[in-house]
Amino acid sequence: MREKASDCQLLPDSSPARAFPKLELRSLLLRSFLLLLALSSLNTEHWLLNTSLAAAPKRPNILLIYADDQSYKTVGCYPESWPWVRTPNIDRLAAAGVRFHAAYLGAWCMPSRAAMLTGHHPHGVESMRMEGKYPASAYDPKQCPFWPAVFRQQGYHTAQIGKWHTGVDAGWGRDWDHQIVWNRPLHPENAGAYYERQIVARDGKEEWTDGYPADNYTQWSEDYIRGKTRAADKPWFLWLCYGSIHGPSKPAARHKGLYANAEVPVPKDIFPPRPGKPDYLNQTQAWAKGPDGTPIAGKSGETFGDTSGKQRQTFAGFVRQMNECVPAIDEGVGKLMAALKETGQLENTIVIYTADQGFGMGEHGFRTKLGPYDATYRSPLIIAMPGLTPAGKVCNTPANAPDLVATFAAQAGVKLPWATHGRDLTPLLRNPAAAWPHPCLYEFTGHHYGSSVAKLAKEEPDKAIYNNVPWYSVVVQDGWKLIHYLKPGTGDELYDLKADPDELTNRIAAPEAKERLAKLRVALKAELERTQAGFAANQ
Ligand SMILES: [Ca+2]
Repeated sequence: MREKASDCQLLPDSSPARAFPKLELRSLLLRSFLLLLALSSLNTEHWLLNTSLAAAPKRPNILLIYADDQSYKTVGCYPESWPWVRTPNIDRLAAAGVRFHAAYLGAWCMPSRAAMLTGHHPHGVESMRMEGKYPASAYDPKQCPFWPAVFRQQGYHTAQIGKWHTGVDAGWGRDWDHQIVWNRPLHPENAGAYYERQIVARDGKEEWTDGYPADNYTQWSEDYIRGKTRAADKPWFLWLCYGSIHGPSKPAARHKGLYANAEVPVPKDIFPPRPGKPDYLNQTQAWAKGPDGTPIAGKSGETFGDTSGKQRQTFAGFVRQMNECVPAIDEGVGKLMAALKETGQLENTIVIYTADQGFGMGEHGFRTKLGPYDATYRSPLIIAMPGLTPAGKVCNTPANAPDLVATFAAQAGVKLPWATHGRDLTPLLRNPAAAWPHPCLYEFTGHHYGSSVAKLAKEEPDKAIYNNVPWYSVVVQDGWKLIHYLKPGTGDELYDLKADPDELTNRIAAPEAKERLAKLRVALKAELERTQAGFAANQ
């Protein structure tokens, strides 16, 4: 080190810089020189910009916007949407990032949320259970920890706003620094109030809240983004859970009648027979022929939505009504994006738009979720962040909920103390056309979770059915889908999603698809083993 003695000769011994180690002194001098250079050639604004670029990358904020029961067909940037659907703000997000053709996050509200909170498929969510009056439910946070708590421990500020449907314990103070939650499991008496007065707990304190809930959730989220309800010095994660467009699907007053005259084509297989498809679809049939042959709701005159309760809803009316609930969310997306931009956070926030699951709107006779088909299960998924995602690209590789969790952890630099079932999607976010050798697994296990899934599948497989839909495990890969039912005798299904996106022709017995089927069976078995499902695909 003798040759560096000259460093110290530049300053007298009495200088405070004596206290600096030699390398720091050198760095200080260099920085002073660069500062003078910069000030002489740049204005202040550019200098600040250069400083921030030179700094270590900031950990991104994560804004997860999660709608309810929303088919991709209600989102305008999806080519399968009805041509009159208008979602300009969500479309703008897609134009700024990557739109996934398909996401398979969960079969219904509770398992989708359980998977999103743990990074596990339902068969790996130990202790989660339905208990008490629906939707009351419970779990043991020690057996079933939620990852936002880990984000908190590792420097993130976390928040959840809106609908909750995963145990009566909504995790405030453990998983969430800030929470304004409509806790349905805790208040079954208020659990149907999707569009009415809600009991919400604001940071643990309950209160009645008036107003249109989707608008409330947007406002509370905007407050959070703008810094009113969060720590200013931490990266943040906000899970915004809209209850829209879940039934009874009441549009905001300002949107009612928006699509009154919209033309609604009837899906090809809204009525049986459906040759080659499983018989249970006759039990889930939710549409009947009206006097003029057009579909009307239900086999026995059910009503839904904003009706007097006396008239049976038409299919077209149902589709219009569901769609009229979307603009409130779309406006919310616009407000939140504006808030990000105005507060200078747009460049450093990963924005995700998705829904807990899709919703059958006449396809295969459904007027609900639960089914294994794209129409019933598949969610919209858009992910955007400048510098991470290219603009306006489509990714044809499907994603599941554990994949999203693995991606969030990777992007945030947070190490989870347990292995998720997911795969970090970052390579696809950077290049949506990147090769992806992995199959996408998704499943339906009724109201069972954790090891109770394997127990029932092995010991009482005939009971592997819920709301008339048999349990299933599905893999999607290279544009093909294999549906394997865990209830014996149901009959499996195979679809070529590129040639037959409506899943009308079951090719399970097609000789030309034999190799494909064999490959998908191997993939399904491997995925179940990799995720320690405890049950095999050939039950
Ligand atoms: Ca749902």
